[in-house]
Amino acid sequence: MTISDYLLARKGLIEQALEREMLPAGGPFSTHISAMRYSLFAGGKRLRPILCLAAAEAVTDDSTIINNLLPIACALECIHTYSLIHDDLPAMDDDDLRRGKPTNHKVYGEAAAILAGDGLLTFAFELLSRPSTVLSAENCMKISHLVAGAAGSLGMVGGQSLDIENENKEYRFELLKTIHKNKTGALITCSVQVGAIGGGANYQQEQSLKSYGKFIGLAFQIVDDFLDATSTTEELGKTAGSDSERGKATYPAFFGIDKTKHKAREAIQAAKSALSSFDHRADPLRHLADYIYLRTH
Ligand code: GRG
Repeated sequence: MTISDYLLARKGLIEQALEREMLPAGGPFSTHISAMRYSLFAGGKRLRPILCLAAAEAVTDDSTIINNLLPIACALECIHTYSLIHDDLPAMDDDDLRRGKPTNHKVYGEAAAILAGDGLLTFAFELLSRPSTVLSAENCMKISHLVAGAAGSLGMVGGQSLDIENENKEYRFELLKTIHKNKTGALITCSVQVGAIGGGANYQQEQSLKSYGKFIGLAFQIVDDFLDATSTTEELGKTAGSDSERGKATYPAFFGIDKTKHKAREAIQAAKSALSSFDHRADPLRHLADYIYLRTH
């Protein structure tokens, strides 16, 4: 199976699960649910849930376990989608386009967009805390705890806060690394780690997969900076060049385009090295690392 076939198949599985799990629009909360569904089904790459399932696959080939992890995978996508809705708000990045469509607040208004984000974040924890037939209560708690940490003030929210606080300021590379590691890296790393736990990884496997997650999280953000600087709005499905317009420090701003590409390649290589003790079952993760480097949007 090629990586494109794998991504397509996994995306299909996740879309079906999201459709199954997410509330149907209708009833007294119809507008709110429609706003959540609008962004959730706007055509994301589903990278975080795919990483979660691929990490589980690296340690087990039991398809029942993989299928039972779908609510966790969906929860990661709900949190990611909430972060994009809030990131696009006028008070934050003030963007009109996301996933090739008008942003949530452009369609539903600011108040409804804030609530759609709140609803998705809360729904994620409803999914994560659902009693499971394959996960022990201890692993369920561990996964919820890790996701809360990665999404919260010492993770994605903290990274976003630092990012906004430092717009239009000159800052050191160390701060850029902290922003990237938290704003984008934390949820990506966590997606891999919780997939590993859900798949039944032992301590050593979990640590290696976590390390893989850290390097692809870094590579993902470097490539994102690169694409923002070199692609068109049509190619990205979101406003291109917005980083420099908003006075954000990025890898290309620090290093130029060529060195930025080199740094992304280095991170991909390090991610693959972290998988050296895994057999062919980690091949999807290896291909995903390449995909993150080669992606165009
Ligand atoms: C509002 C708490 C809060 C956090 C926002 C994720 C984020 C933090 C901001 C998004 C800004 C941004 C463009 C970050 C770069 C990396 C990133 C998360 C890109 C979007 O993720 P993809 O490419 O998106 O996986 P799709 O649409 O494919 O799901």
